Amino acid sequence: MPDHTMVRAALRAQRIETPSWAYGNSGTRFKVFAQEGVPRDPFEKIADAAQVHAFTGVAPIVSLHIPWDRVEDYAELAEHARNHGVRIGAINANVFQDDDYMLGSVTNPDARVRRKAIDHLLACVDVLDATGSRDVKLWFSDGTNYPGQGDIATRQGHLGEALAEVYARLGADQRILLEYKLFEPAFYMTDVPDWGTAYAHCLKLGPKAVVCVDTGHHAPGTNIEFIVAFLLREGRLGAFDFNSRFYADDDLMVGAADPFQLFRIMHEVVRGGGLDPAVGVNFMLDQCHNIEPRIPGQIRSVTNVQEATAKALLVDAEALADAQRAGDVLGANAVLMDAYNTDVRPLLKELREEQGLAPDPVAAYHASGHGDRIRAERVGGTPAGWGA
Ligand code: PSV
Ligand code: MN
Repeated sequence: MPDHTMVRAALRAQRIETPSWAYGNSGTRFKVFAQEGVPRDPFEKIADAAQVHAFTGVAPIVSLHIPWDRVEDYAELAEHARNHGVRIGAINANVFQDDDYMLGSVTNPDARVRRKAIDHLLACVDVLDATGSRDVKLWFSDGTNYPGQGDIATRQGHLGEALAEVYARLGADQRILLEYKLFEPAFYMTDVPDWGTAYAHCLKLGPKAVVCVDTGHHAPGTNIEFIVAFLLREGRLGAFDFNSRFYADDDLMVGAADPFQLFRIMHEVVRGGGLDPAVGVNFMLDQCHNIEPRIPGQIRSVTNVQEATAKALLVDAEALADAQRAGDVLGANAVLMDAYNTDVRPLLKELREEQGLAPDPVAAYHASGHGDRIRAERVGGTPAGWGA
């Protein structure tokens, strides 16, 4: 049987990072439905993220996206975060929204554009220095729409050169998180389409380059937990970008579309020792809340990850290994399903109460009146938006 003291300790120690862009307006290419009380700048986004931590107790880190979160003084922003009881986490480089990047950023056929993109990535490492963050997250929208449009091998060469330059700039404790995505915005070929490509580039770069698994970035039916188990075993699972998908890169709340998949992923994380902070897996959310209120949406997402983690921790590893060794197909599957079918909400409520938190974080947030306060206070200015 799992050791309940260890299960509780692991849940207390888990940390989940929320994305600054989840707090601003977002939508689809068809419509952005603006909400009230939206942050007008990165300082207010951090204040919102601090609310998520205040009610969950496990989300004290906020990822930034540059230039969406550009400020004059990043050390001041980091100080502001500390004053709100949180800290700045991964710095996401954005080389996908400038006109120059129409044909790619680091793989662009034009050397001038490649230089510009690499300079931005290097500037993001400067931000790591200023905020004391460890991870720069690189996602490239680079790819082509039509066969023949670009030379795949040449573009891989450009990508490798860019990554090597960024890698060389990293400090001793800094890392590259290399994120992959099957398609979109490029529809024929993407330059980092899958975990294998990301992993191969990371291997070439060195130990400070690790893979970020965005759960929305796979073909339907992909066995994401296999990828997680493989990368963890090889010491190259750097991070998750958690979200849910029904169809493509839907960016819905993690655990909403397929809580069983999230459990299977977390089972591999637990099995592979990935909950140990020393292993360095960064559990991030990468989501947009297009129609639901954002702070409670983030709170719900955090608790969804906690629930999946709790269930994964409840897997009777010994019984599972015994059944697997004995070739007991049904028995092994039953061990896993028993854990998945456990209602862990009472346990999580208890843990929250032990920490002086309300047992139901979403209800407590609504009762706090914070939503009404920001709606009343944040009048005027330009609401932050995905891409602004
Ligand atoms: C790309 O779809 C992505 O997952 C990358 O992580 C970006 O930085 C992020 O979404 C922006 O929302
Ligand atoms: Mn992502």
